[in-house]
Amino acid sequence: MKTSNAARLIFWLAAIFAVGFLVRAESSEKRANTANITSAPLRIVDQNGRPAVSGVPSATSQIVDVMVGPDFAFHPDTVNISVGDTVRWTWAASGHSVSSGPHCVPDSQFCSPNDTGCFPGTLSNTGTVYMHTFNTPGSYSYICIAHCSIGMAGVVNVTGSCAQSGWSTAAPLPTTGTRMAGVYFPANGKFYAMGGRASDTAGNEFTHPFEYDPNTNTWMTKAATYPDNTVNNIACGVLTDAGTPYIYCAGGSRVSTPTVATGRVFRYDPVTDTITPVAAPWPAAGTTVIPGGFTVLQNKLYILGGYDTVTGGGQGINQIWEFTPSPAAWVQKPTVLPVPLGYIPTTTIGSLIYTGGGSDITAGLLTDTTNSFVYNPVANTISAIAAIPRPTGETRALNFNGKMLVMGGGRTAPNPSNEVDAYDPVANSWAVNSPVPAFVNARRNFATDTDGTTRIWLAGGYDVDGITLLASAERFCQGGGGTPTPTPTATATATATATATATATATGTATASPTATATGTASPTATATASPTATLPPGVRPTPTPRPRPTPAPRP
Ligand SMILES: [Cu+2]
Repeated sequence: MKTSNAARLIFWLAAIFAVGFLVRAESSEKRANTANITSAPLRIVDQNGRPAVSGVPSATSQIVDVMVGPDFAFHPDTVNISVGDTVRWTWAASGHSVSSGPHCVPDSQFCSPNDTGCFPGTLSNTGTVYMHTFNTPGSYSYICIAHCSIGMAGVVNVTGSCAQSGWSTAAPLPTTGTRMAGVYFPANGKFYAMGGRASDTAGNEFTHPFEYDPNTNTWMTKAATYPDNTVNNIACGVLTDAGTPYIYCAGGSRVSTPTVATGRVFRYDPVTDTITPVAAPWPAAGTTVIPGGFTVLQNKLYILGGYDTVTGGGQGINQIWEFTPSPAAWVQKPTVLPVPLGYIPTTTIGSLIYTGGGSDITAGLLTDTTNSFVYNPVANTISAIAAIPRPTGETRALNFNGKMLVMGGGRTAPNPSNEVDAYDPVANSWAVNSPVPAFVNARRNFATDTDGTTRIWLAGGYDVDGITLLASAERFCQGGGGTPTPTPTATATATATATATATATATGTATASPTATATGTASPTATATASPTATLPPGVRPTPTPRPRPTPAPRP
C-alpha cells in the first residue's frame, strides 16, 4: 500500500512537472509563431525606435485580434495599435480573464467581459469575445487574473494619431445646453456632459447624461435618469469605488428657484448606464450654495469655493471640501481660498491643485478675475501663482500634458472668450493659445474635458453674446502629421465688447488674440489688438479687472 501511494505521488508530481514543461514549451512555440496567428506583422520598429503599428494604419479605426489561450498565454502577447483602434480578445480556452494592470494587480482601466467589476475580476469561458477601444496613447499592460502568477500577461501599445490635428468641429449636442460638467471617462474613452439645462427658462433641466463617442463623432442621450432636476452647475469627476470607476457628481441648482441649491451626490456608471444616489451630500451646499471649482486628486473630489446664492444678496465662499468615495464622506479642509470665489477654473497637476481665474460674486453680481492659486491638500497650504493673463470665470481648467489649460469662459466684457491659457507649473508662467490654440466659438459655462495627453472636447455653453445657448461642440487633437493650425479667431470676443466701457476693455486685452482681424464692430477692441498679452514677460501681471462693471447674473 505504502509503495503504491508513493508511486502514485511520484507519478502525479512527474505528470504535473511534465504538463508545466509542455505548457511552457507550447507557449514559447506559439510565441515564435505569432505571425501565423494574427495576420498582422509584429515587432516592427518605427523610425523612433518604438513599436510600429500592427497591420496597416488607416484613417478609420481597425480591430486587432488576440486569442486567449488555449494555453496560459495571450496570442499575440503584444499588439501595437493606433489611437481609436479596438482589440478583440477571443477565448480559446476556459477560465481566463483579460484584466488591465501590471503584474497581478488589476487597475480597472478595462477588463473582460464588459469593463465592470474589474476587481476582483471575472473568468470567462471558451468562445467569449471581449472588445476594448483604446483612445489614449500609452502602453497598457494586462493580465489573466487566474494565471498572472505563471506569466499570463500581455501588453497593448497605443500610438497617438489624429485624423485631423488641431481644433475641428464636432457633432453638436442633441440640443442646446449650458451649465453641464464635462467628464472624460478613461475606462471607455468617451466624453460625458453631466447635468445642465437646455434653456434658461424654468423646467428645462436635462434629465439624462449625454455621451460623446470620439470614434464615431456621435452623441447619445443615455437612459439613466438624474435623481432630481437640480443639476445645473454640478461638480463631477471620475472616482473609483471597489475597483470600479464612476462619474461622481455633487451639488447643483435649477432655474425655477435660483436661490435653491442642493448638496446631493450621485454616481453614474457609464458602462452599465445606471445612476445611483450616494448618501453623503456636500455639506457646504446647505440649501443655497452652488459648487465652485472642482477637480479629482488621488481618488478624491475637491470643491474649491462656491456661490452662496442668498447671503449678502449672493456672494462667493472660500471653503475647500474633500470627498472620499469609499466610504462616501466629506471633509472640510482647514485651508480656505485667499479670496471667496465661485465657478473657479480648477485642475490637478501631480499632487497639487491649481486654479486660474474665477468669479468674484458680490451682491449677486459676477465679475471675472485673474486670481490664480496653487493648493496642496496634504500640507494644507495655498498660495498665489503668476496670475492668469486675462480675467475669466465660469469655465474649467484642464490638465493637458502637465500644464493647466484655462478654457475660454468669462462674462465680463470682452468675455466670453475662446482663449486657451496654458500655465506651466515648473516655470510659473503662462502662455496664450499655446501649445493649444484658441478654439473657434467663444463661450462660457460649457462642458469640457481632456484625455490628458492628446484630445480635448467642449460642448454647449453660452455664445459670445453671453445669452444665446449653444449646441455646437469642438474637439482638439494633438499629434499625427503637422502642428495644430495656429489661427485662432478673435471675432467672437470682439463682438462682445459692444457694450463695454473703455476702462473695462483696457484690461481685457488678454482675450484678443494677436491675429485678431477686424470684425466690423466699432468697439474699443482696437486697443485689445494693440497689446497682445502673449508678449507679456513672465511675472508681469496684467492689471486686474476693475470691479465696477459686472454684468447682472442670469439664473445660475
Ligand atoms: Cu488564465
